Amino acid sequence: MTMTGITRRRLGGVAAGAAAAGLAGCAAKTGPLPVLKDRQFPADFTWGAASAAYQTEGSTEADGRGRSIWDEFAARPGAIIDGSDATTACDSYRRYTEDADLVAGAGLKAYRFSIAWPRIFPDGAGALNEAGVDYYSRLVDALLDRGVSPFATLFHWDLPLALQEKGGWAARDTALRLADYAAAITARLGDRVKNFIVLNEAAVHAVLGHVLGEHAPGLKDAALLGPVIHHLNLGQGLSVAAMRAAQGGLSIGTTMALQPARPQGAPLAFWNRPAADGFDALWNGAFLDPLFKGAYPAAALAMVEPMLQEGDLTLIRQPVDFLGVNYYSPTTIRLDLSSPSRIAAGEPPAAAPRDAFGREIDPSGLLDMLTRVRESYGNPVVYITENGCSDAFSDGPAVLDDGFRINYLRAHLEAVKAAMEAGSRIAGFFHWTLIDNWEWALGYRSKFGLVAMDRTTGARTPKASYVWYAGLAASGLLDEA
Ligand code: IFM
Repeated sequence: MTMTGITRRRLGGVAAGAAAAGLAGCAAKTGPLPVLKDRQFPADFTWGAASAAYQTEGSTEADGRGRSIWDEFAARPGAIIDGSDATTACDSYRRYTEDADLVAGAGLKAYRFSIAWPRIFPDGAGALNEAGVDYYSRLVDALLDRGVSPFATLFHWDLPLALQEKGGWAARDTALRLADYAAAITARLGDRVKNFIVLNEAAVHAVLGHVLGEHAPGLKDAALLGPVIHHLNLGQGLSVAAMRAAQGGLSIGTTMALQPARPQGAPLAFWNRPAADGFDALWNGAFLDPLFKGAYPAAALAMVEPMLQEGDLTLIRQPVDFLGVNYYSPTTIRLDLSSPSRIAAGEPPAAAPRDAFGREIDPSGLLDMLTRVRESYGNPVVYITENGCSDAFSDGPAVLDDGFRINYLRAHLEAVKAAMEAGSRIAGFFHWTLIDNWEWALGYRSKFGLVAMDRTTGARTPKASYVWYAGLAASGLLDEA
């Protein structure tokens, strides 16, 4: 299957269009959301911020860390738009107490970070690196000391390079190694970390990393999609089982990048509907269905079938304590007869506001996905584990008076509240992200933080959105625009 025409930026829009429109950031649209009964979130709702190891830590050679696929990818000429790398990032490996202060300073009760697998197992497997564990142990203690609950993601795309050299996620063995790593982390940190997220956005890693070549490991081979999807799902199931066997009392979930796939020109252009459904099966269904129903959607089955072994679907269908939902945008899909997959990125409605990536801004897409999770997948507890928006792409300083970000967040939180009022069990919301960081192939050009960072000094400066979000976390009351 190829996905001609679909790139990250084109997943839902055209970046050039957004730039031409001169967007300061994310103009929020109040979509056709139901009228809210009230704007008060429950007192026990968890307000947090999210980050990822590779985007923030830096110190990529410190204390015995092994190389990851992102170290190798970022060094390829032209792979990263501004030619940067993540060797410093936010310097959080050394400045983690400042990060913890910022989280606590906003009154947030939770911080989602990821653990760099190559710090723990520099070769992907075998000998555990105590110095790597020690860093996360100190980070966890710093958070707990400040009354912040750690939510630790195990795999946020930084696979040990040594495992990629053995086939990466196309190889079944990688799923087993993830489970070993998950068990080791549980044994070392499970006394203090109670909330774990196994995978972050497996669909993004599978498609952008293995089909489009825009993310590490930088492969462009559509034939890898089935194996990679299945082994990520299998690794997740094996990890949940291994973690439960290692320790009771944990809250274990996994995070997906959920996006409604809308046919371009609907409802008139009915011919785009099958392409949108095909994309949906691949992007959403291929991860939701095995986890909650123990089966792949029909449209994804042929891709994964050669890898399926007896018992796999039972292993993947592990009960989870929550589903993490990351949402930024819906995507528009059209039929493309010139592509073997028949799927191509379409154009959102012309009037739709766009984010810096050129993606449509529409909180109703979040409500759609939360409704679907409630109605079709047994209404699991959900955390919104990422939502936020970038400044317009720029090499310059961040926008500190970021009203556009506040508007974006407010509109998406209205969608969250609407879903809760309809019966969704949403337990918390994590803003992506705490501090402007290294945004993968976009380098430092994209800034999602509540806090700006001076790349020369590493100094952190809270933005207007930080103050607004702190106020929301304190009261739970969502203000009006
Ligand atoms: O920065 C990323 C993150 O790593 C995964 N979810 C989307 C974010 C913004 O693009």
